[in-house]
Amino acid sequence: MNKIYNPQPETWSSILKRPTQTFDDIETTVKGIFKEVQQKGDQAVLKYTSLFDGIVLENNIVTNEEIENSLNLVSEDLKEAIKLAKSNIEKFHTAQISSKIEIETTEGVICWQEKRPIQKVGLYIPGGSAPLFSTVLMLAIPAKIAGCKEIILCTPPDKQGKINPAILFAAQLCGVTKIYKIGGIQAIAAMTFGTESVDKVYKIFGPGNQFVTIAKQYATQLGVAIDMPAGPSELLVFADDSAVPSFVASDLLSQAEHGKDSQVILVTTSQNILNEVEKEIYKQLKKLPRKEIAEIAINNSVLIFLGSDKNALDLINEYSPEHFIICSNNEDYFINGIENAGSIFIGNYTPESAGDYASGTNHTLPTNGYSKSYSGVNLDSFLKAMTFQKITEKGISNIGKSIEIMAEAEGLLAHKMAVNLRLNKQKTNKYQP
Ligand code: HSO
Ligand code: ZN
Repeated sequence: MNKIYNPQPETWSSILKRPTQTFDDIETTVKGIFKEVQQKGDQAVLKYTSLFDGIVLENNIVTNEEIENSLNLVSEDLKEAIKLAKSNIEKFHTAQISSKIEIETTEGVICWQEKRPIQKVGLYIPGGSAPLFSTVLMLAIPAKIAGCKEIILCTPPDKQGKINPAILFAAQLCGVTKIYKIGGIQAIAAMTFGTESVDKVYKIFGPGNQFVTIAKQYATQLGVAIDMPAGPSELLVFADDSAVPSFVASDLLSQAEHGKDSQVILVTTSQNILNEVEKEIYKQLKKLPRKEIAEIAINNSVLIFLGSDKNALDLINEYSPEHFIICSNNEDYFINGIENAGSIFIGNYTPESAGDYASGTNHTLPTNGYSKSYSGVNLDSFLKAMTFQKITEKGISNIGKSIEIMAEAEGLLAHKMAVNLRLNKQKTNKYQP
């Protein structure tokens, strides 16, 4: 692991640099597949499923029978655990419901804002070495609470053409309306254009590999919204002498095991913590089934010693982590001072895993420094805020003159006329410049 002592602020950005990726050739592949899916629909989707997932399917849809059968394959323990997580995620996201905001801005001018669900949303759940059924909960639960009418889910099939039973269990538990065995670029293309079997959606959510990420970005050029730009997962832990080294090491490893490109960083004001955490990491790493993956991520990660909480906080805000754990005697300083982070975990008994699965917060979060400007997925991600206004005769007479003056100053006389005719209604109903 790289250990860095008291780096000067000028060097922070290079120390904290995320690995850059080149996308040129991926983009060409993405565009090619999108074009084919647009033109040939399901036929193209099935072709790419056989090419990339190694299974020839007759159709993409997961049948009710398949869902029923898979439910028996999920243990009762896991079902109960998923239900507890669902209940907490539901509570936290239901609490995010906001009420209609209505105000009379000037006498006779009433403006209000109401939120309405995005009618059709598409959830993408990656397959691969760790099928993340927890992400189904994080996306489908707020979609359902928001009132989205169609909640479709795409996830790649395995070599036998099957979907992980826990993904199917979570999907049916949370009210997903249709499930498709489609992965990768072809899934994003299918949800963007629609095919014979897949409905076109208005917004696509969910994590994925580089191909999926680029495909989602391309979808935005074609008029479909996405949750956020995604990148490899990240965790930054701030720990001082109040931290427990084995806990901190386990948190760092829990992110490192996601992927070789995961980013984990320890920032500390304690020399002792730095050394102890490093020792613990190697001790715990040995026991992990995914140690090959975690080790690569760990080897790329950094342990940073800084002389003061202030320097530490400045560096953390510059890095803008996806997840930020605070284990400090001075925790309020970090809580109040953190400006850029996707989700924040406070104290020795708050592992990131809690937020990944079951405490109630969402785990779909901005990576790659996007926590400077993006929120993680929340109830509002599935809603649009719409504004309404109703103006009385008295109201337009109160603000009409100002509108006329502004419209004229912009040279937009039709705008002025729209007000003027109304102001003069009682008189002649003629435009009076
Ligand atoms: N830490 C991941 C989410 C996840 N962890 C799912 C376990 N399962 C998001 O950054
Ligand atoms: Zn995780």
